[in-house]
Amino acid sequence: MSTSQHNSDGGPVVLLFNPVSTSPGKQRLPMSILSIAAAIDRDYVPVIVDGNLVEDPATLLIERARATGARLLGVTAMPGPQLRHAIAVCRKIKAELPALAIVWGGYFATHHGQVCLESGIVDYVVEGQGEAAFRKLVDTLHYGGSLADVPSLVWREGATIRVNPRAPMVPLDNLPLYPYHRINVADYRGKSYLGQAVLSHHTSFGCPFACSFCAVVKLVNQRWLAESPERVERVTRMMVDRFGADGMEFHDMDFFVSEARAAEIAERIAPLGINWWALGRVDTLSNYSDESWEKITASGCKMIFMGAESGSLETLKIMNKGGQSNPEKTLYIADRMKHLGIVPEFSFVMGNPPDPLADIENTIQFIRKLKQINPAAELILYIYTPVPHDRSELLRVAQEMGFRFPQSLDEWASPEWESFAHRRDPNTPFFKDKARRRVRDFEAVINAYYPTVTDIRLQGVTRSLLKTLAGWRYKLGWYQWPYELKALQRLVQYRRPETMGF
Ligand code: B12
Repeated sequence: MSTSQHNSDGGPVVLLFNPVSTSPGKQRLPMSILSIAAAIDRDYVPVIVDGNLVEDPATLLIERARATGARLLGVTAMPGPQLRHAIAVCRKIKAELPALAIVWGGYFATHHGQVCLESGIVDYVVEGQGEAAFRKLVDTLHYGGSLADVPSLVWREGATIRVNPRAPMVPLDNLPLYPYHRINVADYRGKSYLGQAVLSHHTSFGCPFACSFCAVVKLVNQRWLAESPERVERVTRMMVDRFGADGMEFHDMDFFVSEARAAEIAERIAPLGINWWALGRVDTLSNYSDESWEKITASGCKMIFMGAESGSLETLKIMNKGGQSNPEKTLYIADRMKHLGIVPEFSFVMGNPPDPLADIENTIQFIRKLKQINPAAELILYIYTPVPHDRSELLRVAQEMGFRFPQSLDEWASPEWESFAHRRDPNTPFFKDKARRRVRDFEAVINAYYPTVTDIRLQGVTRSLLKTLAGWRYKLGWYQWPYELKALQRLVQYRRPETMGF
């Protein structure tokens, strides 16, 4: 690699880093980093380092920075283990190369920009949709200009931390395709229920709703921008023809907002013969016509993830779930999907304040009803974990009860807050251990009684053993101390999508 600031294939090098986000062998395409790489790829040379693939990314990035004279390192981070890794790696790099500008973006940085800058290891934060703002920042740092003119930027002016107004959001079809030539796509092909070579894409950005528990709201402020069906077909075709995909995960926050778009995408990708998975809302999908469902099932849609959130209409209202959400629709869509041959995955947010235990009992009863209707339905049981939000009743009550976000990056990196990010054991002031145990015990019993159909490692005998062992507990509603089930689940490494990712 050249030692000059300019790289032989055109333009200055910009380093980009995706910290460890999953367990080895389960890595997903680093779409956050690819999207900002796309914005600079014509005039700069983005060098992408993925912590999921290399042993010691800090040393590698330091070497690359020295060899290329790169001035800037862009880093993405979601709360949890990825954040802890981002902090450790950036701290090491900052100590070695104080002049290398470190820019963070993505969910965590958007929510906690000030904390990032006060850490002394992050120089800039880009909030929200990143492409246009990142491009402007990279140009400004290389060729001059005022930081006050870089939209969506959080930066330091002397002792003051400034937050610039957000950039207008850019329609996705106006953005360049991800520069897949900057990575080895084969490293990201995974095996799952969908296929032997599963890849991913993000066909839209944002969500029009403002649910009180959701991290997406502050990122996009209720906007939803979608790729056209033509573009989705183009990318999916490339995944299949060029990169050998036989399955696709569409990781959009809400793939199904527009029925016409979803149906047209289905029609267009049907000839590719792949299986696919995406996320949607119960109320939107309940209104889909038979004609659209025919196209969607014929195109290989095998699973749809939906936030059911609660079995109580009252709680859905407090959650500001919006639209026409109600628990009856969840039961309806569970039944509909059974007949369509699509596995529904339902996530629930349990233990909501002010009375977490009552909330949990209510949702447990609802889930039992749901499983009776569609035993193949997958469950993801989260515990309410506050996120920064301007209009959240849940956050307000949580704060009244003593909740506060960490005030430093080091605090965020502690085991307690990492566990908070996994939304299983958040250790919030309103959430007592008794409630946590109730959720986990119920989860162990119901998952054993209805073992997931999508875990490709769970074979017939283990499946029946789990079901038999859990039978008496489930029938009697006796969930306490299910040690025998937890031990067996550990032994067969029961897949927990809520901590491992899908
Ligand atoms: C793919 C994904 C994963 C992958 C890993 C992705 C990776 N980077 O390797 C897997 C499945 C492993 C995963 C795991 C987890 N995830 Co995850 N994940 C997602 C998902 C579905 C898509 C993210 C994505 O790629 N989007 C596409 C890109 C283009 O969008 P983007 O990331 O927002 O990036 C844009 C901007 O944010 C910004 N940007 C992003 N990074 C950067 C960096 C710079 C320098 C700049 C300038 C800009 C910038 O610009 C980009 C383009 O506009 C999101 C939900 C969603 N749909 O967004 C959840 C999400 C980010 N995950 C989340 C969580 C909680 C987790 C887990 C902790 C648990 C879980 N599964 O729920 C685990 C643990 C991860 C860990 N080890 O730390 C939460 C975060 C919540 C929060 N409070 O912030 C989300 C929002 C899901 C949700 N709805 O709650 N995840």
